[in-house]
Amino acid sequence: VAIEASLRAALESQTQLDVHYQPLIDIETRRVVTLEALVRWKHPIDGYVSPTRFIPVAEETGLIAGLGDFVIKRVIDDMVQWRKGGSTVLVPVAINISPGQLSRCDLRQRIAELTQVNSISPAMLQIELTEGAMFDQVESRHGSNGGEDGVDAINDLRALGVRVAIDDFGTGYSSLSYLKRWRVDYLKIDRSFIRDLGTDSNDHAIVGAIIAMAQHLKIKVIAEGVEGWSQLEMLRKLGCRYAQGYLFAEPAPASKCRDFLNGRP
Ligand code: G
Ligand code: G
Ligand code: NA
Ligand code: MN
Repeated sequence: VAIEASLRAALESQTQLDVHYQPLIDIETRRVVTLEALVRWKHPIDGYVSPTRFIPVAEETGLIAGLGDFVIKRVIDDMVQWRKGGSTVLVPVAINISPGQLSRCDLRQRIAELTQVNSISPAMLQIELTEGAMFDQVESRHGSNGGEDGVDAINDLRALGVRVAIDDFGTGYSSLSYLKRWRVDYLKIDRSFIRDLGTDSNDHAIVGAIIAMAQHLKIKVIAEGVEGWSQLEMLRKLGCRYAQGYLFAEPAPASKCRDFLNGRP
């Protein structure tokens, strides 16, 4: 209840909320290929509150619609500012989308509007969905509000040019049927499989299998939570092309993204 009321206030004032960006790196070239947008909330008394605490509350209370809208608008604003600042290379930005945002908000319409008004290609945006969100979409498509001909938020977004990544891959519902149903651009291997990659032979086998499967499906793979050089070397040997983690860079405010935009982590 405390979080709900103060989050509501934060959404009204907007001064407590911010978006930080963490780069995704091409392991071969060591260049930044994408920035992931991560919402930050600084409560006036309690200080920083983790999204792992307030995102679930936002989902339960319906505040996720307003919060999601804040993030998308802020991302577009930041891209416009970066462009004004003379950054020649605008790398795509990945936005985390909660299941509720996908099913209840007209995300396609919102993104289409905001990108058009600001002359930004929708291809410069990527959405990150968890397996849970994909599963919800399968369910709702077979439910009363649509069936196979019903609204398909994921395909609508892809048709607009928005890229799709599956976040925290390997931790959600293990049905892989959504990989048949939707073309996705990226799989992000959850960091729980990456952490002990050097010492845990099961993790090594799982990560290797995910990379091999993705290669056959022509889906790009990103390893999350890379913190050490030995992990990176192992990922390279397994054929993983992209990585993200504190080894390269922590999330940073928009004003500190100049190097990232020029490809440097
Ligand atoms: O940035 P941090 O590691 O604290 O994020 C924790 C969790 O919050 C992650 O699972 C991340 O995906 C989620 N998260 C961060 N920013 C957003 C956002 O803007 N929208 C949604 N839905 N989730 C976010
Ligand atoms: O669930 P999601 O993948 O969206 O979570 C993203 C969060 O992971 C970011 O908020 C970021 O703070 C966190 N993160 C990014 N890199 C690392 C890392 O190398 N190690 C750990 N433990 N967390 C990371
Ligand atoms: Na994410
Ligand atoms: Mn993730």
